[in-house]
Amino acid sequence: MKKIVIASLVFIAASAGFAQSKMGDMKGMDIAKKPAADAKAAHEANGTIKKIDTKTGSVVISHGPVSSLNWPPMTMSFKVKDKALLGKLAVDKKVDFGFVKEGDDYVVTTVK
Ligand SMILES: [Cu+2]
Repeated sequence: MKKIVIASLVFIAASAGFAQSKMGDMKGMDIAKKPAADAKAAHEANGTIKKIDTKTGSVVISHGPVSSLNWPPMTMSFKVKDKALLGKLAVDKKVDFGFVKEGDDYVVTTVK
């Protein structure tokens, strides 16, 4: 009986060790995957259109806080994914918009 108990304990300890190393692996995977996930992540904000440049397809927006990026409210320039989006915009218009990071640019992909 005693032998069985000890064997069980050894098995449990081994399983726990295995589970822990597995979790360690998964954590490593999460860290490795994070940059790619962030690069594709879409962010949402609301703001007021300050300036529209139809030539470069960019727009200056005074936007509210962006929690997914830890951004405070600020005024900054965004590119637009599709110049057709500019048709939905007007200076002083308040918008809810979605954007992604592409290289060094923040690119507006949706406007509501
Ligand atoms: Cu900003």
